[in-house]
Amino acid sequence: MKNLIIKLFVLIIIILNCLPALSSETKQQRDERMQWWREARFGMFIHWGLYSIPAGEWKEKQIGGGGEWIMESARIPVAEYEQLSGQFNPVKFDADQWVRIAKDAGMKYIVITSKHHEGFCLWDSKVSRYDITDAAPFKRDILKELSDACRKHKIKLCFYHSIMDWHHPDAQAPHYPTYNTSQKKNPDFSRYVENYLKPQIRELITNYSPLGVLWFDGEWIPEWTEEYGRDMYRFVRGLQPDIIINNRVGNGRMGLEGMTEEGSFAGDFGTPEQQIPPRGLPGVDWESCMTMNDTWGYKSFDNNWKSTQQLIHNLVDIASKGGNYLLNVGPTSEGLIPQPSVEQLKEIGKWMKVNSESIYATGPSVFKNLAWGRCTTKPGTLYLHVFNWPQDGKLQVPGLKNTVKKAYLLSDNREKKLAVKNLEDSVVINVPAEAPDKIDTVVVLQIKGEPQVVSPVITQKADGVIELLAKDAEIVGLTARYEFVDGKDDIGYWTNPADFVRWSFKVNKTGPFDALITYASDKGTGGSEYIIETDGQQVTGTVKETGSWTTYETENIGELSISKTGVCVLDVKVKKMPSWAVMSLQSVKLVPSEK
Ligand code: FHN
Repeated sequence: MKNLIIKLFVLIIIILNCLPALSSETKQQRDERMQWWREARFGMFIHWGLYSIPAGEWKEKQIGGGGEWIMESARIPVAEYEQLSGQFNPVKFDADQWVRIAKDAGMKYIVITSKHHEGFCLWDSKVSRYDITDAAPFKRDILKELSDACRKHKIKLCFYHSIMDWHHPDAQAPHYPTYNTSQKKNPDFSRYVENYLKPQIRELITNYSPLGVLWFDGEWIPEWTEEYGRDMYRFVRGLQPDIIINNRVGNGRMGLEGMTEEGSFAGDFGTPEQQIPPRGLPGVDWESCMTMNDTWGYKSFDNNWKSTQQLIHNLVDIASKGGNYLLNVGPTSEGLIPQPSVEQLKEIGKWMKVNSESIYATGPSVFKNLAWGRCTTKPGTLYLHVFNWPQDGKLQVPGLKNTVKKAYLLSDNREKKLAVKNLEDSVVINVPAEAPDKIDTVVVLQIKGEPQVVSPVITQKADGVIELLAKDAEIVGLTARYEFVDGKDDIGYWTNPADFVRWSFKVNKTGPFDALITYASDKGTGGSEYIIETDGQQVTGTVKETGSWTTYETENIGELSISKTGVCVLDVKVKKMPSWAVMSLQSVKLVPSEK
């Protein structure tokens, strides 16, 4: 009887724990839960673990790939890799300084690797001795210090936690890592989940709560089933109902997908990695996680740093598509964020000090493509991010129909109004001759009513030519996107052969046309075969290398006939992509054929 009462009591506790996540959440509840994250727009990712000690080198050899993958990439057996924990003594670690670096850059949250794939834990885990206090000389709870600093500076603390674990004996499945065969004695993944992974998650949530996000990863291993994913989602929300969980809680969910239905096991937001979805992910919350160089974990010899301009443009590009930017730093084994990262973050911070209003809590752009930059929005306000300053001092906002109440530079006194003219199919703003900020000057437009934008209609010229430019194209797919920066004015990043480009235009003079295509193709990327189709006909072409991504060449690839007047559609599609990219497509021109 006593036993039965205890069992019943345990069951009630379990059910109560699961209730918040099981009962379906209303849209309003979900919006409330997601609000801080949607407004934040910018966070810091921190990859830190034992891998910062070898820093990309093993037995005097530089190892390729991410620094945090060195255990796998250099085929280091568990027993040998483990020894690194005895050397992990990051005496220069200063949680307060890290948090200040993030805060001064304008970041609102920090996601740190509580445990990466290597299995080493940055806190004193009660279910592991492979952690900072039991296995390393450092003996300080890194997560606790970060949690205190985050609370002090009002930054949300979030944890990245790897499901895949290269160290735990019960997680040593036969398919990885191949060099650790001797360790694979009766691995039992469900025992790993119940007795190790879940207790660790419980520790992280109860000891350091409230957490902002639990960011899972390493979910692609075949043992991690959909059922585990659903169960973990419920478990985590049961422990902290308002927590946010990324999509990688679900098996193989890494990448673009996010939660579209309430309570889905695919988590609360999508996580495109090292990429910005060209059109955002409409209807889904998402966050692009990206590195500043080419590694997540510290590598002493990776100096391929992105420019400040690139990082600011990424932040703005992501915000203009409705996403968040999670920008990574990989601290050294001494506990320092690498100096180039610190410098870059300082520069971003300077820009944010002036312009953060155009980033935080903004909505996506209302324009399809803007030749000079990007747009973010708030009710009644458009923030025009000008990456390429107009040489004639006139900023054209194509297709905007609203009356502009006021226009000014965000970096200026708000009463210093800019002159604005409403033309029939655009708004023109008079701006200073020189760009106040060469990277991105923000022009604020206060408009009357909801934004009304009409897509400019492409019309045939008087001489019969139809000019289809990259900036006017509709790009359908996952990777291809319009780029107008650093000498580029084209549809680039076209690495997915299923992506295609479409133009709609008005024809008033029918007949045969020569199809002229202008594109660039870097060394080693030639050979893609493409089709141009319109009005039920096709011509095909093969991309020739032009030498660089900004060396454009024009080719006449054949004749196409248009038989009807009115709106017509032309598509450029890929037939074959032998290298990693299709081409950078600048334009297609239909020129009436001479007979
Ligand atoms: O394998 C990891 C990688 O090391 C890094 O942590 C990234 C960050 O999103 N995630 C995994 C690959 O998707």
